[in-house]
Amino acid sequence: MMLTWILTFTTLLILTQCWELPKTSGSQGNDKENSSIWASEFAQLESLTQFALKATQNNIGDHQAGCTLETLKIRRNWRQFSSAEKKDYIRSVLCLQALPSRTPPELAPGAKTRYDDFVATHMNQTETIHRSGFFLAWHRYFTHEFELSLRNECGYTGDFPYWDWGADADSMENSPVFDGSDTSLSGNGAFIPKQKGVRVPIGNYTPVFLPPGTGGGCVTSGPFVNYTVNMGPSYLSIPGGDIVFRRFPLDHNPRCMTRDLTTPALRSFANYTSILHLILHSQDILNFETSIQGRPESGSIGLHGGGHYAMGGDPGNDADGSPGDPGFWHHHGMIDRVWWIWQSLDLTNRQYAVAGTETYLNQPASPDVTLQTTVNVGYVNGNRSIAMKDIMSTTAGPFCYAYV
Ligand SMILES: *[C@@H]1O[C@H](CO)[C@@H](O)[C@H](O)[C@H]1NC(C)=O
Ligand SMILES: *[C@@H]1O[C@H](CO)[C@@H](O)[C@H](O)[C@H]1NC(C)=O
Ligand SMILES: *[C@@H]1O[C@H](CO)[C@@H](O)[C@H](O)[C@H]1NC(C)=O
Ligand SMILES: *[C@@H]1O[C@H](CO)[C@@H](O)[C@H](O)[C@H]1NC(C)=O
Ligand SMILES: CC(=O)N[C@H]1CO[C@H](CO)[C@@H](O)[C@@H]1O
Ligand SMILES: [Cu+2]
Repeated sequence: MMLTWILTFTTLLILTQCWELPKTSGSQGNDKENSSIWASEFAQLESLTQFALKATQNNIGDHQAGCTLETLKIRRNWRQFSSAEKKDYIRSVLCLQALPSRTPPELAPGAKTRYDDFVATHMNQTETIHRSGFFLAWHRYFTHEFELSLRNECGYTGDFPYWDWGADADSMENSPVFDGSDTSLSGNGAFIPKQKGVRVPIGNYTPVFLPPGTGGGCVTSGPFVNYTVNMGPSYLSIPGGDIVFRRFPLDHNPRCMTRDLTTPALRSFANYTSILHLILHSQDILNFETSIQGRPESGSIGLHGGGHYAMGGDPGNDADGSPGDPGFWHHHGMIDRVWWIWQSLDLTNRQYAVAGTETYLNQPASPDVTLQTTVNVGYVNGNRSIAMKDIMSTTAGPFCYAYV
């Protein structure tokens, strides 16, 4: 145990020193695409990921009887999926969108499909799960439950994917997640000329304005071209700066999914430099969770906002209804991966670190979230409640996974 700790610490020190040096190699033999201006950051991120994977593997078996090296699942970059693997993931998401909802109709009349159960839960809890002490762990749990539903209800047997923002920071249109091909999650919306940009509200702070996207209409191709968005809008940023919502966002309001791919949102807030900076320069959990969502007073929407608003459209730009865009899960896979890397760099101090209260920017004022505080994901899983302490490690509680 002690030896492991010393080795880990030594490796960390060595890595820390390497990070300061410009790196020109490190991604050889790696077929991940990367923009050359971020090549060094990309390579450092790869090293950090390898370090995190080792730390996770070394930590298994010490005391996690439920999760072993044999059962550890690996979540992978969508770019590394074969076409067949991509198609099977897409098939299973479409399957959830065709199964019936389990949410009682009187609570969410618009929830028609099993997929909608996830959207309804997220809409229902928006005010507590963002910019609060729940943000990271709740979304880790929520994403895991989505993965479980794909596996148990739709026969998915592949790996869970994540979206490598940095690789797409130059072009959302060329992203393998959003290029509109039949191995993407559908692409841009039909082009609507002369659209303005959107406003991202942050409580009572100065909002962030984003430049216009390149689409705006219904998605025109790909697997989700016939997908019906059933609920919302609930808190939708639309071109021109307005926020659109309905009095009863959980009511039925069927419409197409629109997209408005906005590369500048990704380039400015979720490039390899910003990812690396967040991981290396967040000294504690409060800093980390605040920065990843964009410090309210900073004019940044962070990695989290960057990814969401780069998709654009409805429900992608809806802070409450965003799980309605299938890109949500890829995005939150990456959010979770970044948190996992950050935790792995100092497991002793970070694995079980929580900070923040139970409400969005602590409005209204609420108690601090602790490891004993419970969360639930509503009708996604029969409203089981689970303690924060059980959803902090990717190899404990209900989880058993790492990332590459
Ligand atoms: C969408 O619906 C049309 C008309 O029913 C059908 O021809 C097409 O194959 C569908 N596309 C997908 C990706 O499901
Ligand atoms: C990358 O992200 C950082 C932090 O969000 C930002 O300051 C920088 O301008 C971005 N780089 C480019 C090329 O846009
Ligand atoms: C929304 O949350 C409230 C309070 O926890 C709960 O009573 C209600 O059943 C939830 N509705 C849905 C659709 O999950
Ligand atoms: C879920 O359980 C909590 C208590 O753990 C309760 O407050 C809430 O109303 C329940 N929500 C649903 C959707 O049943
Ligand atoms: C696809 C691509 O641009 N790959 C580049 C990633 O970065 C390495 C290291 O600089 C280059 O060698 C690759 O060509
Ligand atoms: Cu969310």
